[in-house]
Amino acid sequence: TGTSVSKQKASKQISIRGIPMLENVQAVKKTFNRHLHFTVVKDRDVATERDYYSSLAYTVPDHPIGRWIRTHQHHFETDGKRVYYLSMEFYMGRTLSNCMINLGIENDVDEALYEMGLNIEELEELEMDAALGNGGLGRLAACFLDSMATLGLPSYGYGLRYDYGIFTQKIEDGSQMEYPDDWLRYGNPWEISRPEFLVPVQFYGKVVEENGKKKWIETEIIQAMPFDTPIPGFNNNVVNTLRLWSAKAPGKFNFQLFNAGDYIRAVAEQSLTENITRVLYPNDNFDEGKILRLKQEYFLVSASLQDILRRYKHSKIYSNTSKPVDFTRFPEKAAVQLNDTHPALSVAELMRLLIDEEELTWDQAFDITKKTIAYTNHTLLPEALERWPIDMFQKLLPRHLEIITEINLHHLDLVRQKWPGDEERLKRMSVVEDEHKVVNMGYLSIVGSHAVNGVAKLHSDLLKTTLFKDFYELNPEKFQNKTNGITPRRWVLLCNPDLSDVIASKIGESWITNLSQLSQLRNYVNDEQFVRDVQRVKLENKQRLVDMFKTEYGVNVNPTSMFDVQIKRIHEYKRQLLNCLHVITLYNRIKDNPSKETVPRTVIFGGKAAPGYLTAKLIIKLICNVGRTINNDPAIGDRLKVIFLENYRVSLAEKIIPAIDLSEQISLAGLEASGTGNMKMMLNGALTIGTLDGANVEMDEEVGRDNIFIFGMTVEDVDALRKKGYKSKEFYEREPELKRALDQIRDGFFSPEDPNLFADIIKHLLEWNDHYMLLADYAEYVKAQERVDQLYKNSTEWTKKCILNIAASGKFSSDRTIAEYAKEIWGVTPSDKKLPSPEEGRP
Ligand code: T68
Repeated sequence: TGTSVSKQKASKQISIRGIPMLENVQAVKKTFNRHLHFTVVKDRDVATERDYYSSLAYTVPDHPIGRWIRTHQHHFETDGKRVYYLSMEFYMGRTLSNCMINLGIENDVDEALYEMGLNIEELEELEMDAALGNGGLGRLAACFLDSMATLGLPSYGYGLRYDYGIFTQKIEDGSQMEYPDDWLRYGNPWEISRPEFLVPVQFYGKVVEENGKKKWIETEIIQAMPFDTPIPGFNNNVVNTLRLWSAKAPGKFNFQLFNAGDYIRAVAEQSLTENITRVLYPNDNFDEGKILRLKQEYFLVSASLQDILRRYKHSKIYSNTSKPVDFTRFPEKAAVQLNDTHPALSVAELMRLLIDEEELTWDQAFDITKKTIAYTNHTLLPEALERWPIDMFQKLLPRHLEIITEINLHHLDLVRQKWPGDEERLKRMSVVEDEHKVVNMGYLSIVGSHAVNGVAKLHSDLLKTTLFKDFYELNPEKFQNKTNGITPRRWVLLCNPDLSDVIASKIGESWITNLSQLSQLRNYVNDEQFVRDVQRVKLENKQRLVDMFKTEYGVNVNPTSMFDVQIKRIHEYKRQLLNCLHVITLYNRIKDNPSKETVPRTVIFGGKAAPGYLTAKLIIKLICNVGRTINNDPAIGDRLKVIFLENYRVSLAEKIIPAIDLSEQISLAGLEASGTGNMKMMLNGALTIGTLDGANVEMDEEVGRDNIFIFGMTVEDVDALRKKGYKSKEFYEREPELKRALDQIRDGFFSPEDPNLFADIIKHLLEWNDHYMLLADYAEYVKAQERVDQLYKNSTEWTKKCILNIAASGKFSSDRTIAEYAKEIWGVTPSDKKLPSPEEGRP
């Protein structure tokens, strides 16, 4: 074996990924050419860039497949408890480079392509994001898959294979436009369909009783077709599975239609049933309550639980025996985690399968269900909590409504036993809300599970004292906290290879799977060379963005200006408007005092607004218009620039996050359950300006108040101000700079062509009393921003604090989060053991 290092200078290889091995490089070239010929069916004379991407994207999966099969054999043989993560969203982003990194073949592939005269980075850009998620909740599920595989847990993600993911956002004339995300257009080389595991899912119909047994009959059947994607762990030869269901017309079922004579119409109408998995609902922290969404949720739940029960019945103890299947031991072999209430129907469906299909008693079934299921809550916002109308249930899922009603009767009996005569409490705690004729899916999830968790300390405490107070008093032992985390593989190793190299040069590589090791970097804050290296990497990352801003947006940005970034879904509670008010204030200050020295800033926003959320769309328009005014004002020069990034998504986050100086986490305290972008930016050496909300509280604890810019009201302050009677107009009258900014928005300063354009924004903030209390936090926010400016002037002191932030970010690895779920909820044990690699032969 020799090495091929001759051309390293021109390719992007980094030392942390090892030296390319000649024989591996040759093998990659051979496989690549084979796929170009046999899979893509082109020769090099006519092949396009996309053909090369396709060949590469078929070459790389060859590597995990042996490990994938072996992982399943291993799980079957060891027959440990399996973990099932049920989620309506998996926001995976791109797969190619993640797969290469986790398998350790990045430098080999890079070298092979270089030797073939191809640019790997350009090819990587052709991959479409798998954008089957809205924001934090969906991306969390994706990070968890990476950590579960890396920790060697026998685990499966279960979700839906939407034909269309989150819409593509275009900004036209400063307004958001939505376009369909046709992500499967060029095929998906990362998935394999499994028609042999097709399962039927029933809808509608009615319930009858026969010999004391309930039967759900005359249902419509839709088939669920599974598509599997491999999930490689980092460097451990484990490859787990993400199984996504796609709706498939029933074919052999419902064929009475065909006998009716209208064969053509019957076949044509089959495509309508496939609408179930057509498109992801584009709402973050909001429940639309549409019947198609309820169908999607049941489709996921029913297909997944049938699959999970089938796997149990075929597990090792029952293979080659006629032993009857003992479902009372099912909770020893399966843990089902509900990602919010979206798969909450699992409670009723598991009961139905155990009672109606497997003929268990009610008490047995309920005991099994509770031991198997656990529920994660992601929000306190009332408009996001799912409450489905009873008549929708009655029509679509009559048997499940019966089961839920009975679960509720048993549950209310327990409440009565604990609090005799407390009729108010009984009413408050009913899973079926009689007054509004709805089923409360949060309550159903709590009653049907053994563990309930929030996603950051503060959020978990608020669940116990506010939203689920009564339920906490009934079952305090159920309530837990699991502070969110992010995978360091994608969110630093992949997206920021140069920073990873600089870190590795000081503390080695064990931090990649043991992120708390980063605390060793504290020893190097006074190492001048290290500080310069961290500074250099950040500047290079920023320079790459500056080039993009020029070509994509036509804006000249100063790479040494402070990159002040707020990237997340557009939502009033996240308060992008507060940031915008600060930008206007900075602008007015420069205009008033043009010769005063200022700290140059580039303020960057990115994020999608739900298509039906008009206020959020107006906020985008305002940001774009403020940017237009400022960026084109010659008196401003490069001292202040405002950019609204188009189509913010996972792959764009990977480019922006390594270049951020200042991370904006400014939600009204108590409303952001955790946040995860905050953690990604901290890990990549940004400083945070934020409120004491969500996981910011724990970031503050980890890094210390000297190294983070905390401002604004606490949850207690917000409470007190609401009790006292908040009047936003008082703040408007009291703060001259705030008044001026709002007056400018109101009077059309940023929209001369339509002076009334932003009237609704002003209404929200003044007439309708500013529900998210921006005006109350404005003054402290501006003061905190002045402290940010002061520090930025001293670039060494700034960078030292960046290093302390990186060093303190170890807690926020999703490996830590998953290890906690494993021990405290699922009852399984993480392992850092490697499976044997395929070359080593069977174990
Ligand atoms: C987010 N929630 C939380 N919801 O807002 C965020 N909602 O604080 C937290 O860090 C993150 O979850 C992970 O725990 C969401 O992203 C949704 O996207 C969503 C989707 C459908 C319906 C309602």
